[in-house]
Amino acid sequence: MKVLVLGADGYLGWPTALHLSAQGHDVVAADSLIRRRWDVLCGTESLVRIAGMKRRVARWKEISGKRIDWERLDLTSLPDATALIAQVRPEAVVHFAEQRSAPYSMISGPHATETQVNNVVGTLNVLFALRESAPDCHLIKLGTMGEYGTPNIDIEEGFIDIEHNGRKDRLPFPKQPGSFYHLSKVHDSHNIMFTCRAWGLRATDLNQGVVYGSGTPETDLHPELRTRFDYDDIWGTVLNRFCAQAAVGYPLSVYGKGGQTRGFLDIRDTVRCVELAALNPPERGEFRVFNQFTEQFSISQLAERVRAARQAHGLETSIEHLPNPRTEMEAHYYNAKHQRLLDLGLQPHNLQDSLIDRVIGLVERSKKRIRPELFAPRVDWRFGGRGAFKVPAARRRTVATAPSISSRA
Ligand code: NAD
Ligand code: USQ
Repeated sequence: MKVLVLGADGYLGWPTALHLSAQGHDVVAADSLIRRRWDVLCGTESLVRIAGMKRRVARWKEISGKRIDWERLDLTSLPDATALIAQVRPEAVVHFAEQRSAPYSMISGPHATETQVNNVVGTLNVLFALRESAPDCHLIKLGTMGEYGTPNIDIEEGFIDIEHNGRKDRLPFPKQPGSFYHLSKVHDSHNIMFTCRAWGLRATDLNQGVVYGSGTPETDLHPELRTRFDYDDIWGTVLNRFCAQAAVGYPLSVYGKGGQTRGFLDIRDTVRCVELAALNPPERGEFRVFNQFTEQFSISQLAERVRAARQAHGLETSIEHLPNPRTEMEAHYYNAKHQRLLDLGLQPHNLQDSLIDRVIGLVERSKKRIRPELFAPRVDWRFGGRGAFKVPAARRRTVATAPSISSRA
């Protein structure tokens, strides 16, 4: 299958490009590299050194004998997105290429605007480009479980059957996203669903939970194939952060009561889920939604799992409940369905202490690069634009706010 991976320089995009290539698919990898710039602007940095894209694809060719074509482009440019799809003519597009941090989107007005323009315009451009040059192509779009929020009822996979005043319909599941980032994903979902209906495109919206883990069998083959590992307050996801904190003897930073419950999955399952979606495309005109996670945990349960994994080696870890910088429920009902990928054959890697050990081991090997000042949350949901977001001195640059979209077009 000819697959175009958008956002291929990222934490998930790069391992997915490698996995699909390893499985024998013909892969084109594209990215604007904006995330590397966002790191500079936030004073953050992947714990693991990551090679540039040219080096990565050259190393992959040398090790596997397989070719990944690399293209640098910004999806917010319609001419560039259109030219790319027209040139590649993919059978599937895997779209990871968005600003994906909830805290980043809550820093200030310009950050919220940048997030929504980047994500919504980028996805719209992909949709128009597909209609123009590859209407039969399957769009596999990374959405998020956070689109649903935390309703007091079971969460279905995308749609819910409703009976109202004696009439029945199957309607999109209600959305209650918790940040301007999560809202951007809801806007994308609506736009994609509309274009499936209006233009007959075919799409899978992968409502993915929080990902953890440091790599996949392919990224482990060589240091230059590694993917990024974020542990800071802006980009680090919660379990990866806890592992980093445990590795250097810092308390685990549970926000508020810790009863917040989310769906989680191992990065090795992310790449497999994408492949399963690609191998089993929907019909023309169909918009389908898969809830992409394997287990649900509360944040306190995760902290306890990390503490227990350390205890097994005779090491003590403390857990600190910080004032919650986010506006979110800290104790709530949560039961989200996640059957459709299992039906397609997903065999989950459930969270094991060995995985926690492995991630902590990776952090320990890069201990010198850890900057503990990046553990503390800097973005408060209640004070966007007026809060005390600071770039740590060591990485400070002249620009502390988001660049405008036009300045990087
Ligand atoms: P990431 O920030 O590591 O990678 C995203 C990549 O997209 C970056 O390399 C960035 O340069 C690129 N990009 C952003 N905007 C672009 C644009 N306009 N044009 C071209 N490239 C652009 O993020 P990730 O963790 O790999 O996440 C990938 C996708 O998966 C995102 O859409 C995210 O919302 C979704 N997701 C991630 C997680 C998670 O836990 N990491 C969970 C659920 C969903
Ligand atoms: N949390 C803590 N302590 C921390 C960090 C986070 O208690 O040190 C809590 C947060 O308050 C939140 C939960 O852990 O309740 C998850 O936070 P997170 O930062 O791990 O994840 P989130 O901001 O939701 O975003 C991440 C990815 C995003 C993806 C989303 C999936 O960055 O791209 O869409 O996970 S989901 O959460 O299902 O929407």
